[in-house]
Amino acid sequence: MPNRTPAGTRGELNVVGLRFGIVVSQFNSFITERLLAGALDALERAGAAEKQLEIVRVPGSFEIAIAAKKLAATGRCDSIICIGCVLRGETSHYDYVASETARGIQLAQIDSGVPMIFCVLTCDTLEQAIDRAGLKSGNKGYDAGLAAIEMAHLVRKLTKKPAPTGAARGSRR
Ligand code: INI
Repeated sequence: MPNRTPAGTRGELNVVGLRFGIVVSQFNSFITERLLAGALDALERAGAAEKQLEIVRVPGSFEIAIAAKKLAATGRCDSIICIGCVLRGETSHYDYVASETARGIQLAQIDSGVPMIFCVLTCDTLEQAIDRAGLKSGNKGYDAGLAAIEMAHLVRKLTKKPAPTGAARGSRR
């Protein structure tokens, strides 16, 4: 048995030739703007220029999926980061918004084939959200930026048709 696990197929972390969409919810913008800053930090540190980025703002997390799906349909993005923050309130509203947002984004990426990075915080308290938007638990937007780069490459690789093999090219029936 080989003593090394095969590397498998994975996406690199360079941004040459890639374009990114970022859909940002304006609800709880105190948090989502910080997540956006984290995502931009990751993309820019990896070398992305402004012309490689397209930012779309939606009213709330519930609207992220439709905007992301439409953006994917333009063909302008290799991956799309979906940013939102859903905070639990006193009613069941949170549960509907949180689960439908996740479901909508998953459907949008599966339908479109464009990877969509789920950067929607679902927290019980504002403090938990702040911790994840640049405080104790890092910035989930930054992590989303890295995931967007990796997934853009990975989906390109997995989409590419293999080159014809020598045997198949030279063969006659
Ligand atoms: N949208 C959020 O992004 N986060 C929330 O916490 C939230 N809460 O709690 O209501 C929220 N609601 C708005 C929702 O996303 C839609 O914009 C609205 O229902 C209009 O469709």
